[in-house]
Amino acid sequence: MKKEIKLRYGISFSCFLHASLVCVLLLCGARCETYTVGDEDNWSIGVNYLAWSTKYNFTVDDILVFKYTKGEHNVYEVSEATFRSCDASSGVVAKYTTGSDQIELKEAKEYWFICDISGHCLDGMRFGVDVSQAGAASNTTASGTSASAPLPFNPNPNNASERGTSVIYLLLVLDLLLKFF
Ligand SMILES: [Cu+2]
Repeated sequence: MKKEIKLRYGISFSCFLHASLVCVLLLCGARCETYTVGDEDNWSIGVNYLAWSTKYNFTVDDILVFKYTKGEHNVYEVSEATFRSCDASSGVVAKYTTGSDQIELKEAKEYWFICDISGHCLDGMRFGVDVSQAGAASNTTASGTSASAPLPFNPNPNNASERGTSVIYLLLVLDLLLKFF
């Protein structure tokens, strides 16, 4: 009987934790930006993506959405050399083909994207984005520190993202502990 009560309590507490986790993750919605590549032109031939990519300052955790008719185009994340050569026989990091590809920019680094349908890359379906650490001043990637690993520590104590991350970790630890008791 006691065990049953404990079990029920455990399950409801677990639900509460998961609900909290979802809430915390939703807070990201106010902070992380989602960009549709090409804006209203989407991912297609005849758009200047190099110009598009300079319109925004991309930061870690932002999301790029590539919208296109499945089969007509695709999205390859590639090396800078492959971006320049448009030759995807090497230097491919990831391939996306769904027609609504969401790519999270998880690291502070340069990302390069091309379309690998014949001729499309050379016709302009390619661009790079320079993703900076959230909260960092934009266009400062020329400094020597950009080559090092991204700093996990955010010096601003009032930064919502750091607090959010701490709460997520706390909830995950609580959730794990719960599974053992
Ligand atoms: Cu294409």
